[in-house]
Amino acid sequence: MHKAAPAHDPGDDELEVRPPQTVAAGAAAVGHALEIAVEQMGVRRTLGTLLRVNQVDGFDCPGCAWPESTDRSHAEFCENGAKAVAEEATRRRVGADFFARHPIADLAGRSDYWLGQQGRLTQPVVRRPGGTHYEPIGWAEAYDLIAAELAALDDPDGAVFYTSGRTSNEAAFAYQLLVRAFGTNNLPDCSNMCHESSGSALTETLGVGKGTVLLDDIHDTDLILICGQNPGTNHPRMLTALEVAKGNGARIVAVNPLPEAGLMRFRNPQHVGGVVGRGMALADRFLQIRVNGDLALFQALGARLLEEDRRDPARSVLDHGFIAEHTDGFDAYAAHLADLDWDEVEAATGLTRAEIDETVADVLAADRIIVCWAMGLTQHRNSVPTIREVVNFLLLRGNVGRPGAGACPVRGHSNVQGDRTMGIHERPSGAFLDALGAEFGFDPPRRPGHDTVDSIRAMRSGSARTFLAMGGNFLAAAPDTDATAAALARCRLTASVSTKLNRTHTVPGEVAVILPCLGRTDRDEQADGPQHVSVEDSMGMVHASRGRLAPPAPDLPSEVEVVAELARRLVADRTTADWTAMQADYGTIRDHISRVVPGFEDYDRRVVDGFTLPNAPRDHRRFPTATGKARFTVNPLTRVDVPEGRLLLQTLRSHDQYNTTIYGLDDRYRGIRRGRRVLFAHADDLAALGFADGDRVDVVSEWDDGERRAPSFRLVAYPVARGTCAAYFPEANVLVPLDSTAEVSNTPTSKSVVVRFEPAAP
Ligand SMILES: Nc1nc2c(c(=O)[nH]1)N[C@H]1C(S)=C(S)[C@@H](COP(=O)(O)OP(=O)(O)OC[C@H]3O[C@@H](n4cnc5c(=O)[nH]c(N)nc54)[C@H](O)[C@@H]3O)O[C@H]1N2
Ligand SMILES: Nc1nc2c(c(=O)[nH]1)N[C@H]1C(S)=C(S)[C@@H](COP(=O)(O)OP(=O)(O)OC[C@H]3O[C@@H](n4cnc5c(=O)[nH]c(N)nc54)[C@H](O)[C@@H]3O)O[C@H]1N2
Ligand SMILES: [Mo]
Repeated sequence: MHKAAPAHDPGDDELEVRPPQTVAAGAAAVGHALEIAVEQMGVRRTLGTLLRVNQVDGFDCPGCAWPESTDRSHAEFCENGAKAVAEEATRRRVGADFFARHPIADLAGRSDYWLGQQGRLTQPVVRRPGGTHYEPIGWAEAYDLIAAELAALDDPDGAVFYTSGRTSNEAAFAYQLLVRAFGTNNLPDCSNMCHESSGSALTETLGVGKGTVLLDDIHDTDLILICGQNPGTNHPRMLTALEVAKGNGARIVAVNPLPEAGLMRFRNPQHVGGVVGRGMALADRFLQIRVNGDLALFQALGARLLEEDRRDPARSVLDHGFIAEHTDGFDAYAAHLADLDWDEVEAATGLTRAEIDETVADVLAADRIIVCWAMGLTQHRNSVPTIREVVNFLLLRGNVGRPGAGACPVRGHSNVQGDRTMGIHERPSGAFLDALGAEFGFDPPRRPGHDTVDSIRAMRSGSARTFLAMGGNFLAAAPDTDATAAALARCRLTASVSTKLNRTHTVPGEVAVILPCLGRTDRDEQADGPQHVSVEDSMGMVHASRGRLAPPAPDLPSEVEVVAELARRLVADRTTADWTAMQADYGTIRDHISRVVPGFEDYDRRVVDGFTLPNAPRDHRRFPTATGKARFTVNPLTRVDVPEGRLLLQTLRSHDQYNTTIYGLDDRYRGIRRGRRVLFAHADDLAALGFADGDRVDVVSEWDDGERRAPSFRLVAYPVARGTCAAYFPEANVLVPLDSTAEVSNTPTSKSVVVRFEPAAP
């Protein structure tokens, strides 16, 4: 039997701190994942469900976007994938009785963990103006209410339509069509807070806002730089690929302010010997970089390569043939790096000249190089220039568009990349809008819409008054939690299509609606029979996903159905779309997609076996940029200025969470148990600031517009890079100023927050 949801909210009362671990996965991982799965699902459902993850006829894991190996003959066991599945396939339920027992004020006082643990949402509920509780509402009435509120707006830009990256291609395509038929491009999504900086930098320099490697490239390469990524927790299946790469002779350089367990050593639970012993050393070199030092690091590597090339032109340090034929901007780039300020490099990176020289030796010994990165690179003020410098580095030795080489931004949500491909974007390309308009006989709006940060500003100022979310947890994921809450509370209507209860539901607009829906693991029956959906992984591979479980409630709609219900009420006569046909058979949606989105020709047939989307830089060394060449860029060496007595805070994920969904209160690899309000800092920095391990402090962030405070964190002396510190997302989001965003991409700087500590009130 599965266990009932905890009635008591444990909070942080029993927090325990132990030394961090140095090896990822292994027996403990299997045991822990199964324990969580059985608690949520019971034994039979656990076995029946976990065997179907990422199988050809099964469902796509709702966890991360790391690709499946083409040989999907047996389940690849992943601890955090199992937790993601258990979280959705849980037998716990939230119904009308739950909302009757818990007024909204009570829900607002609960932890994210407690909210998520209550179970799957089963019926639509509404908070009417002035109401203290959510109360049941019929499906038709709920759709009528949302459609009427939207129809009443005098300007379609007064509505904001958020999307989280789990939404399938079919639902995402239908949703953006609804929104554009309604008349706005206000389609912010989780990407705005995630890999937007990667998309911006790669589109500009390579012509495609996606990575240029496939799984086989990772398997067979000479050198992998893993920057700002914690795969042991967030992409555990990547460790298996890294193990293969190492077996084939690759070296790995880990660039991180923390010695993350999964980067250092790995015990593969799939192997007989994998659950015992010390495991395999993954990283051959660990560059313990200061937070926000990566721009300087890649400039330093570039400068040193240019220098080596000048010193020994015969040695082919640079790929001059590739540079001449396929790139532009090289001379300006080389001239800029000729006067690199090495003191600045050292101050920014915290690395020694020797460490950089040794890394250059790794680079020179490698014919094929891949750079992988995630949030450690994308959530800073200078993230776009940083990723441009990653591209510069790759271009120097021709490491784009050939086997075993390339750029590998490792995506987060399982379909975040697909959602973008389907048009979930506040600034869609003209070509996309032309094709969409032609397919559906209408004129899509051309004005750029609001991204996440601008949506918050628009709601705060009152220019946007209606907020609709297709999944996700906007309030907890967004920066500046208090500002975001105030913005949502000003709305006339907030509506969420959600599988689970979360913090966003606790700050309702004047009217608030929660529409529960099917998840990936649930069977989806429509008028024309059982439906499958499809997703695109981090490497541009598209494949089908079929849920098999009986849905948590008999009448739960799919996301596609919710979209169709709203569209029939709101935009039925504005396009030629047949919403009822699209809902009855998702193949109809795929047929539309095949005519609107390049690369999806014959989609409905090809998705059955899966296919890889074309990628011009990867496949043909063709670069559809402004100049038709891959572009070297010149970027000033910037870093965050951290005044005396302050540290640079980055916010990261524990091992027991999926973004704002908290699976449990432990962070096993970092030695944290039964609590989350911890602040990791170097023991010497703590001492210099007059604090010590175990102290309770308020964390105060400092920004142009004033201070923000996160009360009562326990300081943990931890081997982080000097001058920097770390705390968990979303507890620390209150500290991230709304206006502190990345240049170009407007991504909140969740990994660069200047903070100081004050003793907490006893
Ligand atoms: N189990 C699980 N899986 C997930 C998620 C989850 O929450 N749980 N989230 C999913 C999503 S949406 C995403 S985007 C990904 C996130 O995957 P990650 O990017 O791995 O997630 P974070 O925990 O934010 O980790 C950031 C890493 O970057 C390092 N870092 C921080 N600042 C810097 C810096 O300035 N330079 C460098 N070099 N390193 C830095 C941190 O120490 C940490 O190791 O994972 C996805 N997969
Ligand atoms: N400080 C700080 N902030 C960050 C980050 C950080 O590193 N630091 N990371 C950022 C990143 S990378 C991301 S991607 C965002 C994440 O932002 P979001 O994607 O908005 O957040 P999630 O926590 O993934 O959303 C979880 C909720 O999604 C709903 N859900 C789950 N599955 C489904 C489904 O199948 N359908 C529907 N309709 N709903 C579903 C459930 O109700 C659940 O409560 O957060 C960002 N915020
Ligand atoms: Mo993400």
